[in-house]
Amino acid sequence: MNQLQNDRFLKAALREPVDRTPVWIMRQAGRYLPEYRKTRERAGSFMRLCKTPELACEVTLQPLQRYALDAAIIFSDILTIPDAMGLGLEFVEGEGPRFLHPLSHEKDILRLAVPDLSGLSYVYDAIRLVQHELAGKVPLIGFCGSPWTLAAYMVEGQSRTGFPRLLKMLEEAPILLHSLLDILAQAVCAHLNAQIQAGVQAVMIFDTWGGMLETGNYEEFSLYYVKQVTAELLRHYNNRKVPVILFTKGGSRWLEQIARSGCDVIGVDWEISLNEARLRVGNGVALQGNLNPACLREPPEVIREEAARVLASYGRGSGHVFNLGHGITPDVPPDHVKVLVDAVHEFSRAYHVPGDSQ
Ligand code: 1CP
Repeated sequence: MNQLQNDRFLKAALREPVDRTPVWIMRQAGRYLPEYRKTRERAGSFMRLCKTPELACEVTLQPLQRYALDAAIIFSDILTIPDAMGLGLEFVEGEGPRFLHPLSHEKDILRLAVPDLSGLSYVYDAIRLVQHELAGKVPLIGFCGSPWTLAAYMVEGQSRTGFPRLLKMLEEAPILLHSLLDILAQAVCAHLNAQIQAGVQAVMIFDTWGGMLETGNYEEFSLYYVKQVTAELLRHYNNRKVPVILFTKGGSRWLEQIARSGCDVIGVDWEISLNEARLRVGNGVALQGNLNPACLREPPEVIREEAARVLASYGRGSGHVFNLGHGITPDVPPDHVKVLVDAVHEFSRAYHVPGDSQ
């Protein structure tokens, strides 16, 4: 593995001193970039793009060619695991993901097994290619959905407001749901560890739908399984610590519990300020976030002001990875992302003064 030229992101994730606050953007490779849309068209479909390592590598690197980002994230999708479990994933233009064989009956769940990782080898091949091309420029992040978030799509068959079939299963067949979540926790852990072995230097767990639960259910159906995953992850690899980021959209109520889940970094959405989040979690974990993605549609002066506001809210010292509070939306003008990334680097120096222990 190449020596890293820029390890600001890994250092901040582990709360080690840095010279500037690192920044990357959730969904940084995606539809707001014209070059992404071109490559996707060339691939013919979203799934073909994910499953062709050369193309996945190309789109992973596209945002790094435009912006001074401090990390890359492998281009893939959280729903590749259910696809490898035989549910048959397709993306309908304008509608989002859909499974050809959703989990409609109890027997569909009882039949499931942890997938053979050879069905996901295209992800590991893409990681190796990206690492070759990056040549140590910045670290590469691998990722997965949380067991709960994957179960949401698998039971529902697609994205649907409120996920009614999933919540019905939670009420009427909790034991069956637990058996699904148990298999998914094993699958998620195996897939993240295989990504680490293929070369990613950090991993992120997306619990996009954890926030729809009430507290007791969140702990029982989402956080419990995330803890199973973090307990089994390769936390050291190639003589380096591998930081784990956990992002629960709508999860600011549970920051204290999330801080004890075994993760190193908590992804924070824009429901609360970083100042409040930092006070609540103390020094045990780093924070990632939390600019409202809608801000990137505003004029450059507003973007700079908001970047300054988020940095000031976290305050002095390491332990902050700048990001949005959720994914970038397709309507963002690409130039606005440059304004944001450059502003974070420019304004954040003042928060990292050597010898200033905070
Ligand atoms: O048409 C297209 O080109 C598809 C758009 C797209 C993209 C660019 C999808 C479909 N997935 C992706 C890539 C992707 N997905 C990445 C790539 C790396 C990067 O960040 O640059 C990542 C990390 C994801 C993760 C993902 N997929 C999540 C968790 C993050 C989040 O935003 O909450 C979720 C929920 C998905 C499912 C999914 N895949 C795609 C869509 C449109 C969705 C969301 C469906 C919904 O609205 O429920």
